[in-house]
Amino acid sequence: MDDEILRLLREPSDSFHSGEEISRRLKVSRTAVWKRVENLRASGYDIEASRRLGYRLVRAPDLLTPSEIKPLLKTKWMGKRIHHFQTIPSTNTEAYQLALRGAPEGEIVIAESQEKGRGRLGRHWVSPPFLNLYLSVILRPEIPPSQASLITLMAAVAVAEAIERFSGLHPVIKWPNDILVENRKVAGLLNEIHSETDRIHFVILGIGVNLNMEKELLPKEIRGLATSLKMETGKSVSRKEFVPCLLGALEKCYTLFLREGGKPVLDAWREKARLKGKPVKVTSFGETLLGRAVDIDAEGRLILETEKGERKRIVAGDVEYKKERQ
Ligand code: BTX
Repeated sequence: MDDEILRLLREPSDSFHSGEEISRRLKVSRTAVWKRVENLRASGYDIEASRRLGYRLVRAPDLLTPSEIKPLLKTKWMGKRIHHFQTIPSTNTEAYQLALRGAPEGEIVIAESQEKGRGRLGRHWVSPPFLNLYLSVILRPEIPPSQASLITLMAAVAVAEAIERFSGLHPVIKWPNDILVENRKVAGLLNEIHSETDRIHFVILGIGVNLNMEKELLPKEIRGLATSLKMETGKSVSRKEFVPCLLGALEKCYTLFLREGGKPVLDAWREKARLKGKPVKVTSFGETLLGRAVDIDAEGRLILETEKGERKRIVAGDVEYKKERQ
């Protein structure tokens, strides 16, 4: 009913709605309306109450609930169903379970905080409450599993585009899926796939973006490695406005990928990664390689020229950019 009261208070926004009108339209008692208004206030909604005029929504909090996001959403199909949690172990785990139970493409899971936010290779993703975005999208692309990494590259492009459009910053993608601003990680992607040999059942696109994270909240060991939109621009950002911007970019990039294949994704990724010729250290399956990044191939693998002049294709791993030797 929170959703219904909020929808009603927003039509048109700024005007009063009498308790009687609300109780009639929602088919509940006036006491029930009053209780719900009190609950909404407790969640941060500023609702003015006047004996004569009724209730008026003065200001809504920056929450990532469906009632806050849906009025701002301009996508055709992505994010039309939002599963929202105050806190959850991991949005990816929840989305995976939903997808196993048959949830359709485009459903999303959002949490205000994660207790066990996950990075790649079992690493931890720092996920404090009410500051950032922790989002997982269910996708069901009809592509062979060999192309799954292109979905990761596509998502990295979409996240970088959304950050750029929203903040004016110019993020750079680091292979395979870190989004950096001034060389510090502002967003990360964790894509998990459920497939058989020839067919993908679903992909869970997990996206963490540091929006209003403060430096002091970052654990010491990643303080020099991580950043947020607020840390870079000096201004707080509206989380609920960022979500529609990101989902819009994702829907556009994913649709283009399904329609035109990998080329536009790879071209956009290359432009945002500026990878060619960079001296790198690559750690992959316990092996460390030094060399120069040459490019990515049609399947999103990193092509590396080692110091001995050998060409290697890296399927998975971590890249560190090295300083040019003088
Ligand atoms: P990754 O393995 O590339 O990066 C994880 C590493 O990044 C950590 O080991 C740490 O050094 C650093 N790190 C941890 N937290 C943060 C942070 N908040 N900001 C910047 N750096 C950090 C990247 O994995 C994939 C992250 C995906 C997170 C999303 S959130 C929604 C979804 N649910 C979930 O559990 N994970 C994904």
